[in-house]
Amino acid sequence: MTRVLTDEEIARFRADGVIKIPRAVDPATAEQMLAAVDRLLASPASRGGTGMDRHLHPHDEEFRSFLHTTDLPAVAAQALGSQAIRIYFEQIFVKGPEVDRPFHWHQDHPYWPIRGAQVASTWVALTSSSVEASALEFVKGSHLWGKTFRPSNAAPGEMPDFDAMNQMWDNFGDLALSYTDVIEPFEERPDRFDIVGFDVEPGDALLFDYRIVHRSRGNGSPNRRVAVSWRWLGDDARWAPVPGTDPVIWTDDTWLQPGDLITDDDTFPLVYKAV
Ligand SMILES: O=C(O)CCC(=O)C(=O)O
Repeated sequence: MTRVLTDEEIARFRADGVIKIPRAVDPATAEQMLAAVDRLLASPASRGGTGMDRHLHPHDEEFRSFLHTTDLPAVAAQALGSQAIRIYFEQIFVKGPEVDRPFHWHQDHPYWPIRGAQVASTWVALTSSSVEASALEFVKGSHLWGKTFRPSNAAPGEMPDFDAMNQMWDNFGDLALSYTDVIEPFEERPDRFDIVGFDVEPGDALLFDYRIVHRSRGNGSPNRRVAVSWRWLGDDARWAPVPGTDPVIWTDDTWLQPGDLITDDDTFPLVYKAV
């Protein structure tokens, strides 16, 4: 492990729910990752880098290699205070130039059949991007609010299209309706909410708790924005398959029973263990 977080970075991750790790991935590897993304985007099965190109390591040797050739899992372990790290899935997010497709404020937590406090993502930028051109923004400290906000495909204040959500995957709209707290336009209340965004260069990583509220704006810039999110599970992560959560790994894929600590090495490979 060559990239080690400082005590200050760890404390900030735990208090704010997010940190930027400049050059978490070296330039040559970031270039290799970008080429791997382009290879996937060119395949007939690609969903266009919308976030639905995901769970790559089981089928893609190159993405499997990134789990072992980067420091990302070790850094996640340090930030989460976890002895071990497992991969849940990885996910490609591409926004072409002049593409007005914001990801509205959301938490990842309600989307996933996973519970626990030691769960985080590293979003690795593979192109340069500014916050105005869709690099991520976060509501600082929101991972500690003890709130789960309703997942929504609409802007804050607008009604979600629950039918469209049910078509995205089974019961997703119904799951969303089961949550009563709704996302607000947090950016309009700087007196109450502390919003932080990060401009990024290729290889920079944003490490964030899966409960933190985050978003990306549309990309009005003339440049493409490409990132990959790796989703990490720490020691206390438990299997919690509720209908409507992301089916990318579902009950048929694992022998785990609801409430079990995630210990299934085949479906959730171990990618880091403290020595
Ligand atoms: O890249 C984006 O625009 C969204 C990424 C995101 O929400 C995530 O990685 O959880």
